[in-house]
Amino acid sequence: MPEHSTYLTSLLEAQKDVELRKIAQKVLDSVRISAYEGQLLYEKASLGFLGLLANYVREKKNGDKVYFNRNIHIEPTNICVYDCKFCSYSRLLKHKEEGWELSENQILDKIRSYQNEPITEVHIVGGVHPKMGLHYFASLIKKVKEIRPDLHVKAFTAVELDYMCRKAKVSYKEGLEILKAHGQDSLPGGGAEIFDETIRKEICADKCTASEWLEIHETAHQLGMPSNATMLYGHLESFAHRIDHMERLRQLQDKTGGFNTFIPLKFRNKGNQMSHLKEVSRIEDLRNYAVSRIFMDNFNHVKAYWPMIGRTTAQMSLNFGVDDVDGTIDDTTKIYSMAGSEEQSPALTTSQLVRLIKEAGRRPIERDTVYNVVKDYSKEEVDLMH
Ligand code: V47
Ligand code: SF4
Repeated sequence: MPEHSTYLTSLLEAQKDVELRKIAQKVLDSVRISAYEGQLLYEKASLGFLGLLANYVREKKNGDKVYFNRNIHIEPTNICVYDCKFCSYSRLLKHKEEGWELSENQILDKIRSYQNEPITEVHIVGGVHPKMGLHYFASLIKKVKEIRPDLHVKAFTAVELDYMCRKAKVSYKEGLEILKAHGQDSLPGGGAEIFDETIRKEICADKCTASEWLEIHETAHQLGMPSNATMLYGHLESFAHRIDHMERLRQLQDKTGGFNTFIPLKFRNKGNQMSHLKEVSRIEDLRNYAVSRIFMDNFNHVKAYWPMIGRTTAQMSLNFGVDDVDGTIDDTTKIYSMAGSEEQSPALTTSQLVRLIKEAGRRPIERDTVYNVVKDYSKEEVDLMH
């Protein structure tokens, strides 16, 4: 744990602004900051101040550990009934020929191809296909588990779940119970975007609402299925909208404790209906990670998803509150390469990930989906010069 007084001295000596000094004092005393104070951090705090404070929280919670896992992503289809303006990846059914639909066998073959690989998680997320419903996916998950009973299945965003439950005419609870009984272990954090109703209407009008997203995650937590939470930032939203989004998540986490990780997702502007918007700067990315870390006091982990943010920013974020960089991925996701990420074929070997973390002066820890330690790589030899 960081030395409280060293942090206190450097933070308070450098900070002339009375309001920011008060916020720093609260954080160092482990007192929750308010929405107003969160907003002040976005508006007034320097990058250095935010980094120092976020790093204090990060080291108090996670020391110098950086978590990653060995996972693969399966995207069954990019055909989607929705038409979110920021999405570069989906194709409407009427443009089916431009999209892909993996058959059940193709998906299972993919799992079989990792039979002898020490992956611990499969992440299954895709477009909302009108013909791939609850019972199809329940049976798919059961077959995945028959091939690899040890794999943790993290699957389906709340947007996909909302659609499949409605179509199957079951409640969220019934739908999730069916999926759980067939082997689904947890939910990823996608589909949250920005909860503010006005912005949500602008960027993704027709998919599940903010309260439906929150209800699905709350129900999953009640059934013992943990989940993640994301926030899409850097488009039309204001700082107040980001704080409102995080505040709603913080409240749900107080109630259920079911979230593992908070994942800020930077809007990438290639090939979508919002391409006219400029992407925010790398400085803004780091500031946002830091405010998230400081504000989300009841989340144990903040993740920089490297295929989206790029590996260099991911490395830098490790000094701005981030303690998780997701996983090896193995070139199995297209969602960000199609939206203009610098990572065009996202795959890192375990030793590349270990090196990336060590270069940033941190301790690489392989985890499973729920943060049990699989292996501590801090003693592995890595040549940092080449
Ligand atoms: O909900 C889509 C985002 C999300 C763009 O839980 C975009 O571990 C930026 O949620 N620019 C899906 N973002 C991916 C997701 C996820 C990814 C990795 C790990 C986890 C986890 C969850 O991707 C969508 C949307 O917010 N997205 N298009 C874009 N142009
Ligand atoms: Fe469909 Fe998801 Fe893309 Fe929206 S973000 S269009 S729900 S695939």
